[in-house]
Amino acid sequence: MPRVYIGLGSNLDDPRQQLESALQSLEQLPATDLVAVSSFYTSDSLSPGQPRYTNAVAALDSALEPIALLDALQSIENAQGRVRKERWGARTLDLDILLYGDQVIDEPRLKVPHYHMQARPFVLYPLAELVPADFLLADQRPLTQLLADCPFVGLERL
Ligand code: PH2
Ligand code: MG
Ligand code: MG
Repeated sequence: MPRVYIGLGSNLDDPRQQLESALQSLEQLPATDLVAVSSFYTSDSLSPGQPRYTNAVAALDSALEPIALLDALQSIENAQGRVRKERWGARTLDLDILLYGDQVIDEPRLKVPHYHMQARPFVLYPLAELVPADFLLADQRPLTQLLADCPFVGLERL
């Protein structure tokens, strides 16, 4: 089963509890094992004027195909009250497929590696807790290089 990394984020309605609930739902996914969870981190929203986010990264081993997994993640988001009004709006839960095994995916609904992850410390630093030091993304970029280009600024580890 491919190792899959999921980015979790919330900035509404008790974000820490939203992430805990989402992790319980990830544990229940069919044909999927929850392997590891990073620390939780808080940081300001990239969108000015929004509440602070709590973020984490989870590692799964999943036999679900990428789009089936995406559907399952969106069901979890919806079950936790995600309302899709504007792009980058505040949200109770955001579950992003960051990496899916060694696959590079470029489909209308799904781009993997997740675009912009290289610029987001709240993705890279929790991810780094879960992978070996010499980890390469599916597009061959070394995680150490992305970390060096994305300083640990504005993150608070809980
Ligand atoms: N997600 C966004 C926009 N801004 N900021 C932080 N700190 N964490 C996020 O997960 C985040 C964000 C859209 O997905
Ligand atoms: Mg998302
Ligand atoms: Mg996101």
